[in-house]
Amino acid sequence: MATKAPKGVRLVITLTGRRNAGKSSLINAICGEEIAIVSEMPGTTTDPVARHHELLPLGPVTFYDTAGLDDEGVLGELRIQAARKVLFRTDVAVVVVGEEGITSYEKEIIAELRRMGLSFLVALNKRDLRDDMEGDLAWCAEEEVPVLSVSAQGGDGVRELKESLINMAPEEFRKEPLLVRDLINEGDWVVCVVPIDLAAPKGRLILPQVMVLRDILDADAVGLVVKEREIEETLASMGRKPALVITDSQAVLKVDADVPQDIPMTTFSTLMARYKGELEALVEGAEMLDKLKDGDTVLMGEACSHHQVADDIGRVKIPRWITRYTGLDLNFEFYSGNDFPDDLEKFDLAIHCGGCMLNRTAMLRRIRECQRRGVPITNYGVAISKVQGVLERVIRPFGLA
Ligand SMILES: Nc1nc2c(ncn2[C@@H]2O[C@H](COP(=O)(O)OP(=O)(O)O)[C@@H](O)[C@H]2O)c(=O)[nH]1
Ligand code: SF4
Ligand SMILES: [Mg+2]
Repeated sequence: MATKAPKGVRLVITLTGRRNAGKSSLINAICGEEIAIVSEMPGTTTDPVARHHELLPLGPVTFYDTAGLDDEGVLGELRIQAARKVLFRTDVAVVVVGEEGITSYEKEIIAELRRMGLSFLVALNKRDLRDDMEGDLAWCAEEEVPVLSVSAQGGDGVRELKESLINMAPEEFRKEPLLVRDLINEGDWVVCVVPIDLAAPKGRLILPQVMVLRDILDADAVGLVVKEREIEETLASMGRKPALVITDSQAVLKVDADVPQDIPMTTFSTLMARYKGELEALVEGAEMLDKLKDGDTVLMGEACSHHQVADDIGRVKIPRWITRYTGLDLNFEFYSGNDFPDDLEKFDLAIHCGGCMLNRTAMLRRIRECQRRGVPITNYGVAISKVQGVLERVIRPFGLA
């Protein structure tokens, strides 16, 4: 199994469990330094605490030590909410079990993690204090829950725990992302359509265009770059059919009309949606556009607060197109920043920006969070293709239509 994660992956590992089970002590043992606050008084760690650590050979990871999900009182309720919020964005969870062993409380956490679709393992901690682990081990075997025993104090089993964590990184985080290379063969011709209008940056191409051209060259294929006005003439004068036409979304309707149906066509933003996240999930999310009802609420989520232009794509254009497409009276709420709103569950659909400032892990994590919270998610590019009626065509090259 490949244990090396692609660059830019920072795995989020969250330790959860009863107060005093030894979560902070385990993080200290893994990281090999006194960082998390260890206490004999239950509930010392009030908020989820993030610690960065280099977990070789996986690379940088962030550990969260949540306060535990059994807190009492109002403050406890807030802590539980904070802990859940961290779990929504977690890649691998560790259920830390203390002297009490696995009780109905731990079983409830495990059920919750399963509902969320999270990778997790159970760490039976304080093995130096316990001589009654057999029952817990048997229960985990029965339930097919990965388990190991460990002692944060003294360090027995910590190395095995580290190794297990490395191997539990979700598959999609380990895979090298694909841009266009797998869709074309050596010697193929690929036509890229790049409109040069007022919105185009002066004197250069934008990053997705540059990345795609580079990937075409790396595949030993031939990349042709044209403006949308020249696409028809270019195709007519080419001695053979291109293997793929890739267009900017802005010109997709014209290009769709000008490029015969038997020539595969897609958009730069569709390629980027797959490269950055998970195209299949975003396409599935876009199906929600056909199921919305009057009064439904759509979240327009942007990963950063880039300056707003007058006819902003997320704030004005997409809501207008969706309203026209659905003929419904919808509420659009706009949100930008690192976190989704706390009340994410109230949304019927989330439409995320392309995430150019996010790395793939962060984007995947956002997709997972929406799925865990039961909110269909798509992105700007996929939603635009959907309302323009070209989604089926632009995802066909990926075998998704
Ligand atoms: N004997 C023993 N004590 C432990 C072990 N792990 C943690 N403890 C103790 O359990 C108490 C609670 O640990 P802490 O890490 O603060 O638990 P947390 O609330 O889950 O973060 C502290 O007094 C630790 O020293 C262990 O493996 N063996
Ligand atoms: S598309 Fe890029 S610039 Fe725009 S909001 Fe998303 S991350 Fe920021
Ligand atoms: Mg703690």
